[in-house]
Amino acid sequence: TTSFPRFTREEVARHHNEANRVWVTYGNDVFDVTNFLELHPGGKSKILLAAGGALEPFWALYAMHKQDHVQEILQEYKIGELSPEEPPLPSPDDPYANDPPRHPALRVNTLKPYNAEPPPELLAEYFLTPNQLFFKRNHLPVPVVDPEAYRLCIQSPSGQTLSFSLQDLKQNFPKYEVTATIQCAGNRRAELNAVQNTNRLGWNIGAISNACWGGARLRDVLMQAGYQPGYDGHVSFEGLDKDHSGTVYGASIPFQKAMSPDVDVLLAYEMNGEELPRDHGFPLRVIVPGVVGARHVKWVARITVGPEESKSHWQQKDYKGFSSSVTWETVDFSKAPAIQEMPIQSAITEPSSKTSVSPGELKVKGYAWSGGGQRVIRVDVSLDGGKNWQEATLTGEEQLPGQAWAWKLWQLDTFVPPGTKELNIVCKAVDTSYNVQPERVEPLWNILGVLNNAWHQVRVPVEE
Ligand code: HEM
Ligand code: MTE
Ligand code: MO
Repeated sequence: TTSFPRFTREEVARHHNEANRVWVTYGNDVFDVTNFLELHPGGKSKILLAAGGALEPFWALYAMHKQDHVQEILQEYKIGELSPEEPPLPSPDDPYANDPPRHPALRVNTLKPYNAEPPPELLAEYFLTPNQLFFKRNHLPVPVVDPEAYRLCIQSPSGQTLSFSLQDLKQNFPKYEVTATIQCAGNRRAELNAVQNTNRLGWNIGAISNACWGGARLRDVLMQAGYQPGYDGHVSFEGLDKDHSGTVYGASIPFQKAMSPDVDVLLAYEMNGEELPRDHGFPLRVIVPGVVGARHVKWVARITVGPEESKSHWQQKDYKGFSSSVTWETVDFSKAPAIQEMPIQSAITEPSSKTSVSPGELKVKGYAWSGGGQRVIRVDVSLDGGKNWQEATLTGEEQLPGQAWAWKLWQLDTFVPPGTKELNIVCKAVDTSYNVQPERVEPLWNILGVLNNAWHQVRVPVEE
């Protein structure tokens, strides 16, 4: 074996920029990666964050580095080893170290847990959101699940625990496919935070996406477990994602909803024809068409039926709507029902507020969706803050009446007259019950920052 020169961490730390060369450590090895900076698929600036120090904490964030071919590249740049006197670094021991890699286009709200949304420019480019771009809302680390060992446990009416393997669910139940939009209750919270900060995730307009889900019907599986329709209780779901105290994510839906032949609540193992990705609940998640994201429990491993809603924090103390007058001092969570179906929603994805437009032809684009299977029948768009309106063209999949689970994309081809200084683009959607979006955001403010469906507004300068 070749013997390498020995360095202290202090010597390594002096090589923290290109002028002094860029050194990093991994385990006991020292690398000079200056010549690799321009070659790095993740960009030079990312490597510079670790310059002069250890890679481990950064590779804990970007876990896709833990692959053999990456190790091989790194070994090409080895120049030495740490001196034996150097104490080892505390291991990152990061509960998020096993989270999956994600698409760089996603706008990250928080990395741990991973919460990210597609940028507006991409959000309405696809009727079916590509899996990699689908918004991701995780409360906890993504669990590592062995699909062979995985079992879904369901408590039968007699109290027995029945367990189903993935194979059972795929082979013994007919596969249903449902195109359904998922929206987080906190979608568009950034606008509420601008009224008054809720200190919660500042989602822009992208905490919503649309996919075709494939799986067994929950109804069929519950019937197999011995349940009959016509009971007035709740179905509770538990995920495999745990916090340090061992508490798992959980939520519930009404039993009637779970058993309804008109809703197709799924135990989904496919997303847009692919195996369910880890971020979206691999190997199995609940899909409750028309209902708020929080009930679509990912990594679902346990289902119970009973007279009460789920006892989980997320069913009892979150995802409920309150008056603007309610404060953290006065809030009584038992007074408000858990959000299930969601109100009519729409937003403008193009042009984005970061751009300017020119006089002449202008394309305005966006999405619209309503909860509970209510079809979006119209989207009105204004370029002048709501004085004059034009009707957008809707596109999307035809779905049965009362089962319009998927969003509509919309587009308006319009004209900006010369001399216009600024556009104040506004959109509002109407559903089949003629529910409309409220104009102002201020009266919708609430401590949890949920349920914002005010007219969406984008101001853009017009530059000749
Ligand atoms: C959520 C702040 C300590 C556990 C949150 C949120 C904030 C916050 C602002 C809301 C995040 C969101 O929903 O977007 C703080 C502050 C702390 C603190 C300022 C100062 C001590 C703790 C501790 C624990 C904890 C000690 C537990 C050991 C949680 C949990 C959530 C949460 C479980 C919900 C996470 C989720 O729904 O994704 N905290 N926290 N927090 N916090 Fe804390
Ligand atoms: N299920 C589990 N087990 N853990 C979670 O953190 N987040 C919920 C829901 N199901 C969550 C979960 C919330 S609040 C939303 S909005 C959706 O998942 C997001 O689904 P997605 O990440 O597939 O977009
Ligand atoms: Mo959510």
